[in-house]
Amino acid sequence: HSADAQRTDLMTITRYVLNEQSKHPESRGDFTILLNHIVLGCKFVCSAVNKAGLAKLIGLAGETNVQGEEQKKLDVLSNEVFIKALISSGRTSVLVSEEDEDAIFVEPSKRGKYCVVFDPLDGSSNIDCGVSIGTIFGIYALKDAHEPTIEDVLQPGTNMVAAGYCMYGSSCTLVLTTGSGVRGFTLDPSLGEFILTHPDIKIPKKGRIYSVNEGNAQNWDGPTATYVENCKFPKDGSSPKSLRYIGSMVADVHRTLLYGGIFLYPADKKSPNGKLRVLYEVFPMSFLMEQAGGQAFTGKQRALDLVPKKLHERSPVFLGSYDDVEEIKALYAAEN
Ligand code: AHM
Ligand code: MG
Repeated sequence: HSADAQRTDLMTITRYVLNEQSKHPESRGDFTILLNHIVLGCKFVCSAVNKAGLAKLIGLAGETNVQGEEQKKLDVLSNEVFIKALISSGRTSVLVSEEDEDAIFVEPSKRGKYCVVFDPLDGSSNIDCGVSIGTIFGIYALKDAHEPTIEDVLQPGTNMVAAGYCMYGSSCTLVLTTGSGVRGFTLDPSLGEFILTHPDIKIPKKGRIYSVNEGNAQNWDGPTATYVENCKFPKDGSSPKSLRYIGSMVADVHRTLLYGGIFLYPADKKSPNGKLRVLYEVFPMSFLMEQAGGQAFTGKQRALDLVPKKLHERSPVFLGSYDDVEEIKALYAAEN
């Protein structure tokens, strides 16, 4: 019966992707190989994060990343691991990492048809206190067979062929979309395998949680301020929303996907483009949200329609349950 089947018929992430691949006879397995290398990177980082306190990996590495922030050793390590894993897959041509100012062009002998944009360890300010952190990634296909260029990664989010994140939390969870829904896999540490645990993630149509750094409230614009005020003092007689903010995008988005609600990183007077980076934070999370039945909005447009001009470009983002994002869209529409 089904309980037995669950225990003995394990759907690993590799088996799942191979099953999907078999539906496309023309597929040569490149995506499966690429994903296997991403999964290896996630397992490595998961193990490093779990050992961080013990292994004394925590602490400053004496380098700063491209945004001028101090880099922790775990960031450096995770970045190196992912770059090596992606290049050795033989399936990538251009890589963009949050930690590196310039794109990495893979040497010709190791090139393949995909480009990967990623934040190897997002939420690093949370490392030292053991709060959940994660890796975020998005995958583009090379535009066509030519010498890879920066244009291959300066593509709108709608062109992504896959996106996901891995959360290093109380369990290690990998959430993935390839454009037909959202699945979640949980690492079974005793097997070293990601097992399909969330076969079809759908975000509730409306949520009861809002998630934002309210410390920036004095610098918000009108629609954001009104929206958050309405969360606390609803005008329609409904009960106020709960506030949850971890400050680690992967964890805040993961909760939003599973429980519903809205996650906001708006523009403010000090940061007119918000904080989060379009390519490897806003796009992958927006792709997942839409695939789960939610929405992602920038304050001006659908987030996935942005066309980035720079690798580390930022954008405000409002993402989550369909109805909740509708509300903020209405407030911005009324303003313009
Ligand atoms: P990071 O890439 O430097 O770790 O910054 C990104 C993180 C996100 O995980 C999170 O959503 C956001 O920064 C929190 O920012 P703030 O501390 O301004 O609320
Ligand atoms: Mg980061």
